[in-house]
Amino acid sequence: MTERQTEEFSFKLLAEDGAARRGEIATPRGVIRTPAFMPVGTAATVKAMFPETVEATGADIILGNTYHLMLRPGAERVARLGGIHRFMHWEKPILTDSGGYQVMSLSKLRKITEEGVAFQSHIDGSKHMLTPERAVEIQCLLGSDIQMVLDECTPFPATRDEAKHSLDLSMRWAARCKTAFAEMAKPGQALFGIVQGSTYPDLRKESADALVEIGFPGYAIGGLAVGEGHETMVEMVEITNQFLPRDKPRYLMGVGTPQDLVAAIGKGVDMFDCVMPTRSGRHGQAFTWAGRCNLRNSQYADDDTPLDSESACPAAQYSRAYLHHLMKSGEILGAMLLSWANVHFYQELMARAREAIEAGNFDDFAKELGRRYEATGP
Ligand code: PRF
Repeated sequence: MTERQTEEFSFKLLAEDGAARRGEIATPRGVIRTPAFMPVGTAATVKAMFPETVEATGADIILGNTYHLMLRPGAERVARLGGIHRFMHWEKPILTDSGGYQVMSLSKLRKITEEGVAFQSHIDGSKHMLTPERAVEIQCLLGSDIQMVLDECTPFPATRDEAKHSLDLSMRWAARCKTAFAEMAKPGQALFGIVQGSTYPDLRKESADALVEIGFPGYAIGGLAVGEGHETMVEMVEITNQFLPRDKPRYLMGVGTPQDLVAAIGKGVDMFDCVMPTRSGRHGQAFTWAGRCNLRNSQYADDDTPLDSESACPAAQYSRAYLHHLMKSGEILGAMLLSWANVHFYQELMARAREAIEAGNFDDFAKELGRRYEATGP
């Protein structure tokens, strides 16, 4: 890996194959090779994994959540303790989501106004207010390297009017976030805009145009993987990317399965995050180069073969029979090994995608991955 020393945030395209892109994001905390998958470390931990292990899987960056960290342990406390990197022993880049999406999916009572979103904590019912300015302030207190604007993830399905109303609010919030960021952020930190617009192509364009007008060093595609299905999601990604600048990174939020990732890379996406490898792992679901398998299934009780003979991950060398036993017994090690093997698989998937783009055979790679996964589900 090339370690470019930099004080600034920058993105460089290294190769293109069709719409697929291979690039590098440089930050003061290190280089992010793209396409990149960011393991989710919601509460300052990638669940059931040591930070050293996450790093050893090949992850250049992880994701943290404003919503969870502001409630517990609190952004001001993290700042007093030296920032999120020091707090959790992860020195590489961290991207933080802004909280809007998590408020909507997790908190009990919440009310959106022009000012922001008022909500009650899902932990203790305490009352909070997240405004665009506070979302940026929290992300600055945490010390995150890539911050996200506060947005409303438009629920699906939405009428055109609902989607338009929601995206207009998100665009006004995006502008307020940029102003707050200019006042509070340190050099080298970046703030990304988030495109909304539900499944309406003209609204996706409107949202992308509005964000480009405000101007961000990177753009996320939000409001997808919310029930619209794989085909529509890929179509919306393709449409949205047409309106985003070629020389800035594009991040598809909360996606997805190996096939979702490969399809989106094929449409020009550079970054992803998803709980899938860790959450599925804790529930016994493994992603391997031979497809998916659920280790709780009794068919593995006497299976002495390694979880994934094609994977270089130490966790994937344990036998399917042993992993089956751990999962059936509710042993913590089962969740740990499967989270590790899955995060490693996702990183290998990105590494192979990057190689395929460089070699100019990304289409073949995508087809082969599809073949491997078609028998076992996405
Ligand atoms: N907005 C934000 N975070 C997100 C999303 C979004 O639309 C999604 C959509 N799947 C995941 N995470 N801020």
